[in-house]
Amino acid sequence: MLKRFAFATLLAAIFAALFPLAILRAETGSAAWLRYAKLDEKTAQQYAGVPSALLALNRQSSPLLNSARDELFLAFKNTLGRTFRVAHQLPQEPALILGTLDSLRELDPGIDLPTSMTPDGFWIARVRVLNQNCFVVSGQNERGVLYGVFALVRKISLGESLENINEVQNPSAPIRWVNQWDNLEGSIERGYAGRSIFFDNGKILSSNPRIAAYARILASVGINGCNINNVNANPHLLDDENLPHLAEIANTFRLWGVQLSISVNLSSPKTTGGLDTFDPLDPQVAKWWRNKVDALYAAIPDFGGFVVKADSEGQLGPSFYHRSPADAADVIARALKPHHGIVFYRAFVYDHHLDWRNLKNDRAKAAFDNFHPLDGQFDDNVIIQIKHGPIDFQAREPVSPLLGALQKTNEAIELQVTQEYMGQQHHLCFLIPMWKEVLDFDLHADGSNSPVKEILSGKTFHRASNGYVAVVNVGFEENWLSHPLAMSNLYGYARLAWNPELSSDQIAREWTALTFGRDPKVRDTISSMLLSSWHTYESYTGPLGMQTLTDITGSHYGPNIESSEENGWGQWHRADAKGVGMDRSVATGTGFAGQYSPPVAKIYESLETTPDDLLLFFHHVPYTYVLHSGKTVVQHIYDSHYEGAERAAAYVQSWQTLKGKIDDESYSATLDRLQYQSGHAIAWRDAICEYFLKLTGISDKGGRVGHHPNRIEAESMQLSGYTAVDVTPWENASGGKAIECLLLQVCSAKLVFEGVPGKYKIDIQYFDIKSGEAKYRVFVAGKLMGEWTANMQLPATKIGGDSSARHSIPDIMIKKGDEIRIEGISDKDDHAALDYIELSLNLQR
Ligand code: GCW
Repeated sequence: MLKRFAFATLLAAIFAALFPLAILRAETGSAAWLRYAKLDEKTAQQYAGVPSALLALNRQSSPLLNSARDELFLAFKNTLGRTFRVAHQLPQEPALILGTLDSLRELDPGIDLPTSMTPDGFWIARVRVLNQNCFVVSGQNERGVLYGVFALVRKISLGESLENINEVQNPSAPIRWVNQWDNLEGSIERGYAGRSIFFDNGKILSSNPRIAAYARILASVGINGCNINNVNANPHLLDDENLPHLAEIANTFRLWGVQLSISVNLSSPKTTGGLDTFDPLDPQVAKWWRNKVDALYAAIPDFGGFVVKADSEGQLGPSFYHRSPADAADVIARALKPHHGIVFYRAFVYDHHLDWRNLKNDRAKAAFDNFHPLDGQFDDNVIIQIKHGPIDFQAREPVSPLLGALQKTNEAIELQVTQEYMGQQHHLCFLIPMWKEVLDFDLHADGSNSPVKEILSGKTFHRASNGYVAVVNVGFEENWLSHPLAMSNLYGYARLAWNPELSSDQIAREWTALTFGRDPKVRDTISSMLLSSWHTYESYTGPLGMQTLTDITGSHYGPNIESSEENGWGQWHRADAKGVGMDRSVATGTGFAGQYSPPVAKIYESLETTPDDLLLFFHHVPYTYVLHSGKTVVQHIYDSHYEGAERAAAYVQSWQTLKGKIDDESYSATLDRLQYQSGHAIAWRDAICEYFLKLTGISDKGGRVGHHPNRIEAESMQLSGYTAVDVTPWENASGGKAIECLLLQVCSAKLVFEGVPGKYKIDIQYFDIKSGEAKYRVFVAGKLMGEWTANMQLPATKIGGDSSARHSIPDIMIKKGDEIRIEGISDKDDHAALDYIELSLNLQR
C-alpha cells in the first residue's frame, strides 16, 4: 500500500514538473487573499536583497509582535521558499528588523525615524541602523508593526518592487470595524454563507479555530475591531456565565490587534437584569450598566465596547420613557468611559408603521430628524453609526445627509459587505465603486469642500474617533462569504477604510492577483467583471434611484415591485399608471432634499439638476419624462433591464475564457454562480419590464418587452401529472403562470417540434425552492439531453421571483417532429415547477 502511495506521489511530482499548469492547487477559499502562492523564479529574485537575519525587537513576549514575526516566516517560506535566521541582537550583517518606533530608537538613538506617524501606522524602509544596512518594518504601535508585515508580504505577493523602499502609511481613521449579525442560536441575520462561527445553540464557540482565522484575515487589511453578535441583540449574551467565553474570543482577537465588542439590548436592565425599569435616566439603571461593564472589563481589560440598536424595527429604546438617544447612549458611555470603551449608537432609527397614504411621510428623513437635534449632546466616547444612505443599503441611494450634519459628535459610516439587497452572494456585485462614490461625495458640510471621506477621517470637524464600520456576516462556509468572488468586498472595504484614496480599479486588481494569481489575463478579466458588476446589478433590478424593487416584506432577494407599497416600511417608489418616484423636494414633496447643505439641496430640489441615476429617489415624474440621456423614463427602465441581463450573461462568457488559468474548484463554483445569475437577471428583467408595460401601456421601442418569440410557456405544453398554477405576483412568472408536479411520480411536459430544424440552445426556466431538491430531465426525440437537481439553496419558499432559475443546454440538434419532453420529480416542498422553455437557433456554424 505504502509503495503504491509513494509511486503515485512520484508520478504526481513528475506530472507537475512536466505540466506546470496542472499544478493549480485545488483551493477552498479559506485562505482568502492570504494564500501566499509561490512566486516564479524571476519575481522571487528581486527580493534576494531582503536580509535573511531577522531581529524582532520584542522586549517582553508580545502576542502582536509574535504574530507579526510568525506571519513573516510563513509568507517568506511560501512565496519565496526562504527562511530567516533569528538574531537576538543586531548581527554583524544586514538584518530585517521588526519593532515599534520606540524600540528602534532604543536600539539606535541616532536612527532617523519618520515623524508623521499616527497610531496603527507603519513604516517600511531600507535604512542604516547602527551602521548596518537594514530593512525595517516598524509601527507607531505594535499593531502598526503587524500591519507593516502584512503590507510587506502583500507587496511581495503582488510582485512589487522593494528597491529603495521608504514608505510610511497611516490609516485614514482610527475606527475600522466590522460587525457580524450573528444570533446566539447560530443563525446569522442577513448572512448568506452558513452558520455562525461564533455561536451555536445558545453557546459561544470560543475555541473555534475559524475565529482566529477570521481575526487574522481582518488584521491583514487593517481592521481593528469586530462586534460579534446581531444588533437585534439577545440580552443573554451579557449573562455572567458567558463572560469567560467572551474573554476567550478576546484572547484570540488580541493576537491580531482586533478589539472585541458586542451588541447590547437597551432593555437588558429590565429583561434580564432584575430591575423594573431600563429608563436611562434612572440611577439604578446607570448603576446596573456600571456593574455589568466593570465585570466585563475584569474579564477582558481591552474590551472594545458596545453597539446599540434601539427604537428601531421593534427593538425597545429610550423613547419608551420619553428619553432621547443621547440619554441612552450616554448612560452606557459613562459606564465604559473609565475603561476606555466606546458605544456605537446606530442612527438606523425610524418608524416602520408610517402611513403610506400621507405623501409627506418619508422614512429617508428619520436618521437626520432623530439625531441632528442632539448634535453636541453625546459624550466623547459615543460614535453615531450611520448607514451610508438614508434608507437601507439599496442598489442606489444618495449619501445620508446625517453624515454631514453631526459636527460636534463622533460618527462612523456603516457599509454592508453582506449583500442583503444586492443579490445575497448568489449574484456578483462588487460594491467598492458604490462606496467610492459615497466617500468622494462632497456634502459641503462646512460650507466648502467636505467629501464624506474627510468627514470620516475626522478632518472636517476635528473629531478624534470617527471612522468606518461594515456589516460582514462571514459564516461557516469554507470560503467565508459563499460566492467565490464575494470576499473582494471585504478586502475592498478594509482597504478603503485604511485609505479612501485608493481607486476601485487598484483594489479590484490587488484582490484578484492575491486571490487568483498574477496572470495578466486573469487579472484583467476578473477585475473588469468586478468593476462593472454593481451597475449591472442596478440595471436589472432598480435603476434611476427607484431602489432595489425587491421583496421588501420578505427575503429582500428576488423582484416584488408592489411589496414596497401600501405598507408602513416606507421604501415606497410610488409607481402608478401615470408616474413613478418619490417627491422628496422641499417645494412640493417630503422635504428630505432640504436636509442637505444648501449647495447639495439645490441640486436635488430641482428636476433639471438631479442626476438621472437618482431621479426617482427625489422626484415623481410621468413615464414620458425625458432624462438627461434623452430617453424617456419608461424606455430607460426597459433598456437598462435588457442591457443589465445581457451584461450578466456576458460574465459567463468572460469567465469561461479563464478555464485552466485558475484552479478547477474556484473555476466551476464561480461559473455555476454566474450562470445562475444570468438566468435570474432574466427573471428580474422580465418581471420589471412586463410590470411597467402593463401599468403604463407604453410599449418598448425596442419591441422586446412582451414579445418572446422563442418562448414556449410550460402551461401550454402537453402535461402529464403537472398542473398549471397562477403565480403571485403575476409578473414573477412568464404569463403569470407556472406548472407544478404535485404527485409522487414523474411528471412531464412535452411538445412536438414544428420549427426550423437545426442546432438549438434549450433554456429551461424553472423554480428552485429551498426545502427539497426536485430533479429535472430533458429529452429530445427520446434521448436524454440534460439533467439537474434544483439545490441552489435560494431564499425561496414558493414559486416566484426568489426561486426563478434557468438551466441551459447548448447545441442540441432538433428536427421537425421531434418530441421535446421535460420530466420533473418533486421533493418535499419543491414541486419541480416549470415556467417556460426557450429554443434559440444557433446561427453560428
Ligand atoms: O435592513 C435591515 C435588515 C435587518 C437589519 C436592519 C438593521 C439587523 O433587513 O435585518 O437588522 O436593517 O440594520 O438593523
